[in-house]
Order: sequence, then structure tokens, then C-alpha cells
Amino acid sequence: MASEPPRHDPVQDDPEVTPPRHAAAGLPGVGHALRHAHRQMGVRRTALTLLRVNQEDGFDCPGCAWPEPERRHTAEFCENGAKAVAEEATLRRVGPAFFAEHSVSGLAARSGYWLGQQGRLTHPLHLPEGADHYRPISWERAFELIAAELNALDSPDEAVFYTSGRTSNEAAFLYQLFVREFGTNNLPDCSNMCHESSGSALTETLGVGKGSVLLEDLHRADLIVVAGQNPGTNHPRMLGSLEKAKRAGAKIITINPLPEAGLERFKDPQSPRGLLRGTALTDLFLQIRIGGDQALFRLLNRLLLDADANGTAGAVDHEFVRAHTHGFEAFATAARAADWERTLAATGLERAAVQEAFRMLLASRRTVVCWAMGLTQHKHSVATIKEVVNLLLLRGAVGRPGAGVCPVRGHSNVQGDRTMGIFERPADAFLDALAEEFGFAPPRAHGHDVVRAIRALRDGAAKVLVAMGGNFVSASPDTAVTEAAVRRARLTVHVSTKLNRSHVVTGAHALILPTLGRTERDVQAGGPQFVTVEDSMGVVHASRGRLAPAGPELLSEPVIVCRLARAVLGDRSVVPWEDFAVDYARIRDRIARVVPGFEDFNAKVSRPGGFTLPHAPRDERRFPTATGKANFTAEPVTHPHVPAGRLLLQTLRSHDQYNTTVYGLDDRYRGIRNGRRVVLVHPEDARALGFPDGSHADLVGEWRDGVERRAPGFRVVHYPTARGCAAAYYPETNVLVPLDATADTSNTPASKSVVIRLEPSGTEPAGT
Ligand SMILES: Nc1nc2c(c(=O)[nH]1)N[C@H]1C(S)=C(S)[C@@H](COP(=O)(O)OP(=O)(O)OC[C@H]3O[C@@H](n4cnc5c(=O)[nH]c(N)nc54)[C@H](O)[C@@H]3O)O[C@H]1N2
Ligand SMILES: Nc1nc2c(c(=O)[nH]1)N[C@H]1C(S)=C(S)[C@@H](COP(=O)(O)OP(=O)(O)OC[C@H]3O[C@@H](n4cnc5c(=O)[nH]c(N)nc54)[C@H](O)[C@@H]3O)O[C@H]1N2
Ligand SMILES: [Mo]
Repeated sequence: MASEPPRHDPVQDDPEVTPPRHAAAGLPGVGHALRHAHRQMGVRRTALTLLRVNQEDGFDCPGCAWPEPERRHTAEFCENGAKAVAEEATLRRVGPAFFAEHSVSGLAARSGYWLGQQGRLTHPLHLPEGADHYRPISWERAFELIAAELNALDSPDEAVFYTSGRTSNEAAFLYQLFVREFGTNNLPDCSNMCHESSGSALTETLGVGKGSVLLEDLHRADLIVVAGQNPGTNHPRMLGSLEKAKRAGAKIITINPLPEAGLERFKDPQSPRGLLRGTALTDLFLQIRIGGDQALFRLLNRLLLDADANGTAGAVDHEFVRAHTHGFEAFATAARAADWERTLAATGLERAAVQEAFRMLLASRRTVVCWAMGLTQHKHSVATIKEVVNLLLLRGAVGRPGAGVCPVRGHSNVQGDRTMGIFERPADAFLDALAEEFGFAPPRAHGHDVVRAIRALRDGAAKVLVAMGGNFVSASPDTAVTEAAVRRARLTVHVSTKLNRSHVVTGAHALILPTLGRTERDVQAGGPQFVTVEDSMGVVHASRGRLAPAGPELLSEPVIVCRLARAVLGDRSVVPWEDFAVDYARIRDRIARVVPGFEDFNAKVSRPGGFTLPHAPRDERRFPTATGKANFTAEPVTHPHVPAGRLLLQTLRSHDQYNTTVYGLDDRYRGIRNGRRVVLVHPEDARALGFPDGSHADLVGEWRDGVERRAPGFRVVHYPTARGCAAAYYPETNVLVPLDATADTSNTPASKSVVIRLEPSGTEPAGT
């Protein structure tokens, strides 16, 4: 039997701390996953559900976007994938009785963990203006209310339409179609806070904003660099790929301010040999200072250029540089001039370690660089990723088997959503294709990304927020500012599976529209439906849910969009919404005619394993950039400035959460149990600041606007992070990330480089 949700809300948690682990997964991981799943869905449902994850006739794991291997295990999932599935397939429910009992103001005082643990949403709900309780509402009436608000706006640009990254290709395509026919490009998405910096950097330099490697490239690489990523927690199946590459002879360099257990040693629960001994993964660990990666890659590039000048054959792939690149001279001049001492200081590394990395690079013909949020969430993230590209271009390591760029995506369909047109700055070619296919004129002016959407809500320029999934209020930066901005809205609407804080911090009135998850059967008038997703490597495949829906009232995301669009647009729409809701193959036929690479979509996706989207740099060394070549760039090297006595805080994930969804209060690999309000600080820094291990501190943000941002009551944990750095979990620390502290070009919140000071908990801030 599945157990009840927690009665007590551990808002005031009490962390226990033991030393960090040095290996990931193995039997303990499987045990944890099963215990968690049993709690949420009981033994029988657990067995039925987990066997369907990532199978060819099953559903795509809602955990992460790491691709499935060609030869799949019967259990092609991982501990954290199992937790993500259990979270959705839980037997717990929150229906009308729950909302009659709990007021919205009462729920707003609960933790996000408690809210999420209550179970699946089962009924459409309305919070009327001035009321403090959600009430059940019919779907029809809900759509009428949204239509009335949207149609009363002075301009379509006064509405904002957010998307999180679990939405299927079919739902995403319809959603952007509706939003554009309504008349705006205000389509912010979670990608704006995630890999936008990767997209910006790769589009400018390589012409395609996606990764250029397939799984087999990784398995064939000589050298894999894993920078700013914690796959043991966030992409556990990637460890299996790294292990496979290792066994074929690959070396691995890890660049991270934290020694992450998963990258040290991996015990594969799917192989008896791996379970016992495990595989040491990292050959060279570079414990970088937060934000020091651009400097490190600049030094490596300088070493390669110096070696080339000294006649080391093969240091620079001149043939590739000549044939395929642009801007080499300007870049080389800047890189040769890199000042060793100053640049090295930004990395916090020893010179010998950088030289060792350089020797490993030189020995590798096929190099892949993988990265995630540790590279994308800084002010200089785009410049950092461009420096990574410079290195790979020097080595001719793009469009060569076993080599390339590998931004590792987060949400399971975040890449697909963007391919489907969820983008506030759509390309003209995409809009032309939409216009041609459907016969209306899409708006051309660019829309709001997440940060600009928050400003528009704050300033009263946006009045309606519609969210297709996600948890806008908790995922966004500057919690106090964001919550106040959202509360100014006329109407907030969330299409959701689980209760979260965005349902209780609302506009004047609010709607919750409950939807099917990936694991659930989706039957429409045209028969059983499946949807499609695109993984981190551009492979598109089908996903079929098998479980009975969490309640009879639920509608699928595509149907919600179709009915919403009809209610809002009425006869003025030229799109056959009702047809699309009958059979999703009809949506795919339209996608096939609008989105390049999807020709013959329905036929291709019915093949086992799906199909791989074309990628010009990978497939033909063709670079669709402004210059028609792969672009070297020469950005000035910078790093975050940290005044004396201050720390640079990164806000990251524990092992027991999925973004704002908290599964539990443990972070097993880091040795933290039963609590989330911890701040990890190097022992010497902590002592110098007067904080012994186990003492309590408020984290106080320091930003040029002088506004005090405070996250109170964190247990100080002495931890082997890089000097001058600190780490604490998101979303508890989002209150510290200023709305205006964003990455250049991509506008991604700089949530991995927040300057803070520690103050003893409970004391008044100076001057008050
Ligand atoms: N179980 C689980 N899986 C997930 C998620 C989840 O929350 N839970 N989230 C999903 C999503 S949306 C995403 S985007 C991904 C996120 O996957 P990750 O990017 O792995 O997530 P974070 O926890 O933010 O970890 C960032 C890593 O970068 C390191 N880092 C921080 N700053 C720097 C820096 O300046 N330089 C370098 N080199 N490293 C740095 C941190 O120490 C940490 O190891 O995971 C996806 N998968
Ligand atoms: N400080 C800080 N802030 C960050 C980050 C960080 O590292 N540090 N990371 C950023 C990143 S990388 C990301 S991607 C964002 C994440 O931002 P979001 O994607 O907005 O947040 P999630 O927590 O993933 O959203 C969880 C909610 O999605 C809903 N949901 C789950 N499955 C489905 C589904 O199938 N359909 C629908 N309609 N709803 C569903 C549930 O109601 C659940 O409560 O946060 C960003 N914010
Ligand atoms: Mo993400």
C-alpha cells in the first residue's frame, strides 16, 4: 500500500551531516528508488510502471533529457528517473475536498515540499476574485473566463504564455500556434533560465543552437570533458555512457567547484561486476573557482596555440581551421596575449593542473565537451561557452565522429519545445512557414523571455499569465519581486499535474487546469494517442502512457490547448482545432510541413527508437552562421568579482528534488540528511568568517541595487568546495538572485554566481 502524504510540514528542517560519498548509484540507489516509489504508488503499480520507462512501446522518462541507448535494458531508468515517475504516478490525490479544507493563504504558508507531496490534481479549479478557497469549475466555464480576460486586453502583448520543458512536441506546437494566432510572441520558457546561454553561443558560433554529438560519439571519444554538471544526480543514465566510453579507452576531465560523487566512481546497478567494484570515472579533477571556466578554456587555448607555434604537430587542426572557420586571427591574437597569472587566478587552479589538462587534450583526437548549469548560469556564460567552442574548433573537433559539443539538457522535452517554436524570438523562416501552412499573419515583434515577463507583470504591462506546466513563481529569480509581480496580474492560469507554489501566489483570480502526465493513457475520439519528444541529442521518438488517468476529469495538454484556442479565438481562427483534438497524427502532419527535419513525421516516428534530426555541423560540417563558417570569437576574459569577506554562492539541486519539486530532504551523495537549509562552505573560509561547522547563518545577497535580499537560517556545513565559493539549494535561495543579474545576450538569471555575506542567524542587519 502507498502511504499518506506527510502531515507535518518540516519548514524548519534539521539537517544531519556526514562526510560526502565517493561513489554513485549501485544497490543503495535502487533501494532508495524502490522505497520512494512504493510510498507513492504501492508495490504492484511500481512494478508495472517502472518496467515501461524508456521502452520502445512505453513512455519517455519524465526525469531528464539524456537519450536512450539503442540496446535497452528491461529497466532503462535510474534512481532519480524512478522518483520522477513515482511523483507523477502517485496514488495520492488533491481534489475539491482538499481545497474546501485548505485556504489559499494557508497553503501559501506551507513549504513547496509539502504542497507537492499532497498528490495529483484531479479537477479544474477556480479561485474567484477576493476568495480564499479554490472551487471546482467546469472546463467550459474555465475556458470562458480565460477568453473573457484575454479578449479584454488592449493588446495581445499584455498576456504572457510560459512553458516548462515536459510538454510534448504536439502540445507545444499547438500552444505556440494558438499564442501566435492570438497575436503575441510572449512565449517565455524554462529554457530561458536553463540552456539559453548554450543556444545563444552555439547559434552564433556553429549556426545550430543544439549539441553536435550522438550517444555513439560519446562512446567513441578519446577524451570527455564534463564541466559544470552533476550527472550522478541530474542525469544518472549518463554515468552508464561515461562508463562505456571509459571501457573503450576514453579519459575524463571533470571541471567543478565541488567533488561530485557520481563523477568519482560509478557502480552500475545493471551489471553485477559494476555493482561490486564500480568504475573510477574521472581521470583529472579540476576544482575550479565558480565562474572560472572561461579563463580556464582561454588558457588551454593559449597552450594549444603556443604548442602550435613551437612546432608541435597536430596541436591546431589547420586544415579544419582553413576550410571551415572564420575569425581565427582575431581569436588567436587575443588568446596568445592571455596573461598567465591573472587568468590563472580567476580559475583558482594550479598551473600544473591546467598543463595536465592541456596534455590530455593534445593526446586526444576525438574530444567531447559536456556541460550543464555550472556553465550557463553566470553573467559571462555565453562568452564562456564560446571559449569552449574556440577550443573544439582549434582541434577540428566539430563534425568529426567521437567529437563535438554536448550541452546536456534538463527537462525531458525542453529541446523539443524549442524546436516546435516555443521561443520569444522566433526566426522569420519559422514564422513564414507557419503563415504559409495556416494562412494567418503571425506577429513579428519579439516577445518577453522569463525575466522580461516578470518585469512586464511587475510594471503592469502584462496582465494575464498562462503557464503550460512548471512552477513559474518558485523557479524564477528574486522571489519577492516575482511574487509581487505575479500578484499584480488580473488572471493567472496553470496547466498542471501537481500542486505547487504558483497555484497559491496568484493574480486577482486564478485557474488550475489539471492535465494528464506522460505515464497516463490518452484516448481521444480517434483512438489511443501517443505523443513525441526530442532528447538532448536531437533524437525524436514516441511516448505512450499506460496507466489509468489520475482522475476522469483530466484533459490532455493538446486537448486543453485546442479547447482554449477555440474559446478565445472563436470564429476568427483559421485553425481546425477540433480536428487536432481527435487524432494527434493530424498535428504531426502539420509539424511535418512547418518544421525542417520533420518531413514524413508520422512514418518516421513509428520506427522503433524514432529518428534523428539533421544537424548541419555534425552531419556535413556545414555551418549555417552569418559568415557561413564556424566562427571563432575573441571575448574579453572576465570572472565574477567578489569583495573581501564575501562568498560566491551557486544555487544548485540536491539528490532528492526535481527543480522546484522536492522528493525528500536528503542529499545522500553530499552526506546531508533530513534538511535543505544548508550552505556548503570551504572549512578555511568558514573559519575565517567565524562560522564553525554546525553554526547557523543568514545568507545575505549583495548586489549593486543595494536592496537587501536575505535567506535566513542556514546550517553551515564545512565542505570541500573550491576556495571562496559556497553552495546552497534552489529554490530556497532564489530570493537571493536579483532579477537584473542575468547573463549577457541570453538573459539567463545568473543563479550560479551570487555574491553573499554570512551573518549569524537571528541578528539584526547592521544599521537597523
Ligand atoms: N534528479 C534530477 N534530475 C534533473 C533535475 C533535477 O532537479 N533533479 N533538473 C533537470 C534540469 S531542468 C536541468 S537544467 C539539469 C541540471 O543539471 P546540473 O547542471 O547538473 O544541475 P545543478 O544541480 O544546477 O548542478 C550544477 C553543477 O555545476 C557545478 N558548478 C556550479 N558553478 C560552476 C562553475 O562556475 N563552473 C563549473 N565548472 N561548475 C560549476 C555545481 O557544482 C554542480 O555540480 O538536470 C535535469 N535533471
Ligand atoms: N536559483 C536557481 N533557479 C533556477 C535554477 C537553478 O539552478 N538555480 N534552474 C533553472 C532551470 S535549469 C529550470 S529548467 C527551471 C525549472 O522551472 P520549471 O520547469 O518551471 O519548474 P519545475 O519545478 O520543473 O515544474 C514543476 C511543476 O511542473 C508541473 N508538471 C510536471 N509534469 C507536468 C506535465 O507533464 N504537464 C504539465 N502541464 N505540468 C507538469 C507540476 O505541477 C510541477 O509542480 O528553474 C530554473 N531556476
Ligand atoms: Mo533546466
